[in-house]
Amino acid sequence: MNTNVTQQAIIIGTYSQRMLVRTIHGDISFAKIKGKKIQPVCGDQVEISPIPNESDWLINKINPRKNELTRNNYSHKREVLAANITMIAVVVSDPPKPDWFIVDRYIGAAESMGVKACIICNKTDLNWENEQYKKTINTYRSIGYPVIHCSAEIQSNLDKILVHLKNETAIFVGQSGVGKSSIINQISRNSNQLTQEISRKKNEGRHTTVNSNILDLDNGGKVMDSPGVRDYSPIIDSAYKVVGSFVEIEAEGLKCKFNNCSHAKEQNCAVKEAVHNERIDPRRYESYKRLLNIIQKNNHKRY
Ligand SMILES: Nc1nc2c(ncn2[C@@H]2O[C@H](COP(=O)(O)OP(=O)(O)O)[C@@H](O)[C@H]2O)c(=O)[nH]1
Ligand SMILES: [Mg+2]
Ligand SMILES: [Zn+2]
Repeated sequence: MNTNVTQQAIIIGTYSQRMLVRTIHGDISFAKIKGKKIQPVCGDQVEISPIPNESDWLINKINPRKNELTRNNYSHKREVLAANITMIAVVVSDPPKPDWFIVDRYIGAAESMGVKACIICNKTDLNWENEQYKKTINTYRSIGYPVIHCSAEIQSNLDKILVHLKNETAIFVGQSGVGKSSIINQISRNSNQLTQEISRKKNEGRHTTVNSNILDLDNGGKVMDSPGVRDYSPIIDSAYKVVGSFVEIEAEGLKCKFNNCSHAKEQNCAVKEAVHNERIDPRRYESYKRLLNIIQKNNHKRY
């Protein structure tokens, strides 16, 4: 690599102290922030420059992000998990028992970021999908989200996942234990040298804890794992965005009497009518109201 000049690169791994970057020429190396008040995350496009007498590079700045996936961390601070993604893949299974509100929130985050969303039902080898689950999953399908059933354990249907990931930069999200890492391990196992290069580099940095990384797939797709945390809570900070997070509610809401209808307490609400007729899934509507409540409470606290 030309080590004399500033280069454009993408963050492909973050560790406690350093970051793994890949330049636009495909070279992979470690880089650090060093006193700079910037916090790059996986997917960030950055500008790096060489540090004299060191193999690590210095990250000078983060280019403007197309989007950010955020959540509130344990101390209720906004934390960015990834940037510049094009798809959120929500993984569910049983065990752990699915929490569909979390699924709705992730799908909602995808909508508010303007990126694609799909649902991956893992662990089909356990035959976990009873009628109730099937009904819930069909609701997502009918709203327009692709649903893929697979098993990382017996390597079933993983090629279908790859089809959806083609040329996307996808982050795998979902409750801890659903099999995100297992699926990613399987689908990236035979991937190109770049992935192997990354694992080699990662071993060099074995004294640092890996926080997240992006793996390249042979079909031009990129996948990012995400840590399993219990209280996944993508930030949707306004009531307006809550409506936009539920596409079927947003569409039906166009027919409401008041154009600022919150579809909660108002009379003559087309959404409530549609829920009554079950054209909108009542469970999704409950998720909508629950999220609306949370956002209104948060906003109340803030101002
Ligand atoms: N039966 C079964 N177990 C799986 C499958 N995929 C993952 N697991 C198991 O589920 C557990 C959690 O998997 P992991 O990939 O760590 O989940 P993550 O927390 O979402 O990354 C591990 O014990 C895996 O072996 C699957 O398709 N079938
Ligand atoms: Mg994992
Ligand atoms: Zn309404």
